[in-house]
Amino acid sequence: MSHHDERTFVMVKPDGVQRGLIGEVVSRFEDRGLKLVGGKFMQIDEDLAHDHYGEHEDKPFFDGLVEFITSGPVFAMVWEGADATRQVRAMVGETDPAESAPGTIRGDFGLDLGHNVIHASDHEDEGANEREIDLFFDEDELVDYGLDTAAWVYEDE
Ligand code: IDP
Ligand code: MG
Repeated sequence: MSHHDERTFVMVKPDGVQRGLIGEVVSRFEDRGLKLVGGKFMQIDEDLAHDHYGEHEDKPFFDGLVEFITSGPVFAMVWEGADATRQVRAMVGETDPAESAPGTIRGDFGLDLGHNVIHASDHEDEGANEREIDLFFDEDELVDYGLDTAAWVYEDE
């Protein structure tokens, strides 16, 4: 079962929370067959924002990005499943909602690059998923359990 247990970090951003999209986002990952192993409704402070978006420190949009991500509550999650990081990114869409295909979360719910509803670990950034999970969750906040539907999602479960 080991290839079904990749974990990835996902977060509904302040715009998604304000627009009432937490349930919609959670539903999409549930419907896909992924397993929720952690969830936290929280406010990001400046330090966490800098740690999380450190790679963008030198970009012109960095200050605005930190201001936005700390401007209201977010819903942070950890989802588990086969190839989870890459599959979730595909469901999220492109960074710019205007370039995202309909059917993706950003393509269905966003129009503006700065308000793109959701964050998900980048599958092209090796180890980003584990790094971000560690940043937002303590080990005891992640729940190990069996999902009864797994036998129907995976042929070899
Ligand atoms: P990602 O969220 O698709 O991984 P990144 O390039 O890692 O995209 O950028 C992180 C976040 O910074 C984006 O989700 C978006 O909110 C914001 N961002 C990225 N590029 C720009 C930009 O050119 N202008 C304004 N905000 C940007
Ligand atoms: Mg990124």
